[in-house]
Amino acid sequence: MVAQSNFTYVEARDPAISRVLHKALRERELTKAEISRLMNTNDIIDLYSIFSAAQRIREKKFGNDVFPYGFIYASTYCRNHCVFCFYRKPNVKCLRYRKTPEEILEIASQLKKSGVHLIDLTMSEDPLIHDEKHFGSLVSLVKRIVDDIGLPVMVSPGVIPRRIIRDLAQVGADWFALYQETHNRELFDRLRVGQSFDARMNAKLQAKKEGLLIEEGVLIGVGETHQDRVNSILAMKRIGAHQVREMGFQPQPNTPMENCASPPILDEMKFIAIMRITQPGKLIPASYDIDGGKGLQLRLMAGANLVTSLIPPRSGLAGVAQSKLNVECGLRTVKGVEPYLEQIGLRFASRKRYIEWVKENKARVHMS
Ligand code: SAM
Ligand code: MD0
Ligand code: SF4
Repeated sequence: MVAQSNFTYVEARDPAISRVLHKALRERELTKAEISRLMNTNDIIDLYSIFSAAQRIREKKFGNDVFPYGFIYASTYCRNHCVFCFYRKPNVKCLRYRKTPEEILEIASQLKKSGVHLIDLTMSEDPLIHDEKHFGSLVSLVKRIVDDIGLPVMVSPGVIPRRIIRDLAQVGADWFALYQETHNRELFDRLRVGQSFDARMNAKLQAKKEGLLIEEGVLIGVGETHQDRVNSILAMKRIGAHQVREMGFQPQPNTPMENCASPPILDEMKFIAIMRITQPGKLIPASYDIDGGKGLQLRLMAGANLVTSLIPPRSGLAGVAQSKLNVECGLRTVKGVEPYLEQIGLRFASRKRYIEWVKENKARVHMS
């Protein structure tokens, strides 16, 4: 057990859960039945205990350090029909824009000045790139960000061909992010209408083979069962994703799921905590994009160690789940969220620390 901790482990009420958590605190691998046991509890003391164990485990691996990620949503034009997403092709009521490379570089440099450790270049599956095969423009944009900004870069471009993934690795990208949303194939088909489960999974595995770090993610509250959630946690672990996340579903106007409810924050927290308990050394985001600062703290208190979706004010950029939340007033910045961290005994790490993490993990990407 950790001596001298900022985070106290609180004993569970259910002796079986207590046994599982003690096993995890001793860094032993949990079985599927043990993970299900954690997933199935709704007892508040047991949940509190799970969060406290997750915070202890994060502390062992990362101390009090949290890493801030900057977010650039470069194009909101999409060819796809994902039923949960505001930017799906048939939504005529969403704001579409396409930032130029100059605008993107300007935003990336503002983000760097504001103190982020990584630039996440995200885009919808823009038909101009994906259908017209203008992948070269994506690769040259990433190269310019890598060369001019000098921070680690994550690319979230949707499903792209393997040779383009290789080109991205060659020009110096560090991360490839592509969320499966669910590892239940039937549910996938209902959510990502007309898309291939295998093509999406393979792109991620190929990225890893090309030497990129990969991020995997799951949507919570879209009709999945507890068993699906457990299966997703095991699948994320199996593919050796370096960053693992959940996104709580947020209903979007003018989409097929506009009348579906968001999941309770406790479900998201439980998922985060179990990811931390089962994958201690991985990066786990608390997204600002779901419900701002308060939600950020709860996610960090469940074991997350990244703040994602920081956006510079007055950049004219959108978020994804909360397209406008606190962008213009500047609260979605490193300085704006720092007080939330300090209140719960955490702090932003140095950029050097993050760059070292990336370097170490990239060096053994083929073994993970
Ligand atoms: N277009 C690329 C793709 O789909 O991979 C990258 C951007 S996409 C908007 C990034 C992620 O946002 C999706 O994979 C999904 O997990 C999340 N997302 C989209 N709509 C959401 C919603 N309504 N609520 C929560 N998360 C959402
Ligand atoms: C986020 N809205 O960080 C962003 C996005 C894509 N790589 C990230 C889903 O929450
Ligand atoms: Fe397009 Fe991505 Fe939204 Fe799906 S989740 S509609 S691919 S932007």
